[in-house]
Amino acid sequence: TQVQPPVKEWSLADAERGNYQVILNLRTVQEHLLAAFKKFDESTASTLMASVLSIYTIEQACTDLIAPTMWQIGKMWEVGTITVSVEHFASGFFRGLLTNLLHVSPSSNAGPLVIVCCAPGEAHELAPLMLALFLRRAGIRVAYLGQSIEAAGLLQTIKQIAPTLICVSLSIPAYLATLIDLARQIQELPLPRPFFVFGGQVFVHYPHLIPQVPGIHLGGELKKSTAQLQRMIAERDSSKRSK
Ligand code: B12
Repeated sequence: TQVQPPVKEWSLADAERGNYQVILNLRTVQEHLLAAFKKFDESTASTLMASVLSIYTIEQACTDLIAPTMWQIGKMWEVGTITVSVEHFASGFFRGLLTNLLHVSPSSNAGPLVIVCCAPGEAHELAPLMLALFLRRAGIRVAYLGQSIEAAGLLQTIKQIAPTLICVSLSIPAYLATLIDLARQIQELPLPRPFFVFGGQVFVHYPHLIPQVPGIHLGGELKKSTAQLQRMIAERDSSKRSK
């Protein structure tokens, strides 16, 4: 009978040596990523993410690793166990990774267009970047417009290119008024205007604010939101074709 080799404990030294012959547990990877970020060690962080992406899907890596790692960093930043420099380093690292993944994912020039961006004033862009990436990987045409969208410019763009959907992210309650203002201006556009979809941390912590925004709120896992958005696009597309 063959004796199974013992499962090797995965150490940071393995990752630093670029040893991929290990079993990747995302909780362990999160700890090692945090250790790498604390040392501003980009090369180990990149090795860790390359290993993860060779085993897990991009959606799993975002949902089960990147988001929880950033939430943990937020907690550590709040209680002062890491500096703001570490937080900036980590968010810059993931922003770069997600941007690269977005640009190497095959994109289409045809079909209904979805615009994804942050609310006016809003700088937290990892979640909308993930959403843009998930949508693109689901075969949807996406334009990602980044942090703090300028409302007047966005309205002009909507008139020019007639997107089917606008997805806006909000993390900071201070920008709720600007989000409501933008949503109202979009709802006042002549038909056919795009669906206005919004989400983000503000509505997780303060769900009573959801009815104040004239639009469709999506919460929960991004993978589920992506499927809901796909259905909305398909319905609008088929009703357009039947006219
Ligand atoms: C990284 C970070 C930053 C970075 C952002 C860099 C970047 N390029 O994105 C920088 C340094 C810019 C930053 C700045 C600030 N930040 Co900050 N930041 C964070 C941190 C640590 C992580 C954010 C993140 O990426 N999370 C991971 C993403 C993937 O998850 P998520 O945002 O929770 O989104 C999930 C859902 O809500 C959903 N979702 C989000 N948007 C949308 C949209 C749609 C359409 C859908 C369907 C779903 C969806 O998808 C995600 C997955 O489930 C958080 C801590 C935390 N708990 O998140 C603080 C945090 C959000 N920041 C905070 C604060 C206070 C600030 C500053 C005001 C600090 C300051 N004094 O300057 C500024 C504000 C800047 C601004 N104008 O917006 C507070 C907010 C508290 C509050 N309620 O007001 C937090 C919670 C930190 C804390 N614990 O105090 N920050």
